[in-house]
Amino acid sequence: MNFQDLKKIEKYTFYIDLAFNRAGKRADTLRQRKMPADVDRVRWSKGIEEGKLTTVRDIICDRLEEILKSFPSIDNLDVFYVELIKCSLDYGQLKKSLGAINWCMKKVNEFHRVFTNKVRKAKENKEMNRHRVEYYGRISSLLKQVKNDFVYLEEARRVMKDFPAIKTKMYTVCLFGFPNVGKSTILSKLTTSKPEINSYPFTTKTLNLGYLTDSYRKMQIVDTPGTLNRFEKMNVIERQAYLALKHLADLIVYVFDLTEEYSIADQMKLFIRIKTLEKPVLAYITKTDITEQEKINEFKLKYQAEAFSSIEEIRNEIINRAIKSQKINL
Ligand SMILES: Nc1nc2c(ncn2[C@@H]2O[C@H](COP(=O)(O)OP(=O)(O)OP(=O)(O)O)[C@@H](O)[C@H]2O)c(=O)[nH]1
Ligand SMILES: [Mg+2]
Repeated sequence: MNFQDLKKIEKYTFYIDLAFNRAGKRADTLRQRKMPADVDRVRWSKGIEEGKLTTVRDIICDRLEEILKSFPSIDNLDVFYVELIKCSLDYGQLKKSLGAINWCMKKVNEFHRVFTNKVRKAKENKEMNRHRVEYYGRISSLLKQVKNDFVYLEEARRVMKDFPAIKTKMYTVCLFGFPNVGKSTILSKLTTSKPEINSYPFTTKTLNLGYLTDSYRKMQIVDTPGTLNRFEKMNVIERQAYLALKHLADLIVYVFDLTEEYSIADQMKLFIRIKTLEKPVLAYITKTDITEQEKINEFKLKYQAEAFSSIEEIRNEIINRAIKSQKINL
């Protein structure tokens, strides 16, 4: 799913100005045609007025439809994105605003029908003008009624365009763990992705994606923002990491850093918690080059006999798991 192509949503006045402007130009073009001898003046003017009304309708409805179509249908979205929208936006408001734009479109069509009929029935130019002025007024106030919905949809678009473009059907591995333990470094070693890596915590603020390929298949690796073991008061960034685990991961690689920026006991508590998600979890020890071997041995003995500590080993294990799963993208 890719949200980057969502179209920018303008202020309501933009659409009104555009429509009225185009209608004016359309009328100019119509006026420049030669009036046939057998057509009376009133009928000729009606054609011009109807042209204006229809141009206004067409321009507004085309633009509104474009907005509605560019937003993915929320009801058909993958659960990960629905949850992501729910934690980063006002989901109810988003649905309401999309509904309001849809309603507005229908009303524009309705007014077009009503006022086109009135213009057709008009007996003289003055009457036609009055109907056209009223139509313009109705259209303007209609768009004004949903002005806040245009504003909210633009706000939503700005948030959504930065959503990660996850391939929700592909075999997916999530790298998870405390801040600064080396998750992004692992992603950069497993894939060609170049995530930001820094010596301070909370470097990663959104999901970083990379793809691990062997000769036969492609696997998605998701590097998540570092998270503390505080599920009750997660911020939006931590929530994203958790959503990725819950909804995307076929396999979780939990990353331990035994140099103890965060205590091993705390990292272990989160590890145990992650296991309750009932998904396959592998443990990986980073920074073994700066960790005493004794500490690594002790950790493996005490907690986790099966902790990986080399990129080659974890890469092979991920590929093996992907092969065993049914979810393989050839
Ligand atoms: N010596 C050594 N340093 C490492 C290793 N892996 C990561 N680092 C360093 O640890 C720091 C944090 O690495 P990141 O990969 O940014 O860690 P992260 O878990 O993604 O951090 P957040 O995104 O903030 O949660 C960086 O300074 C890395 O260079 C390693 O195996 N050995
Ligand atoms: Mg990171």
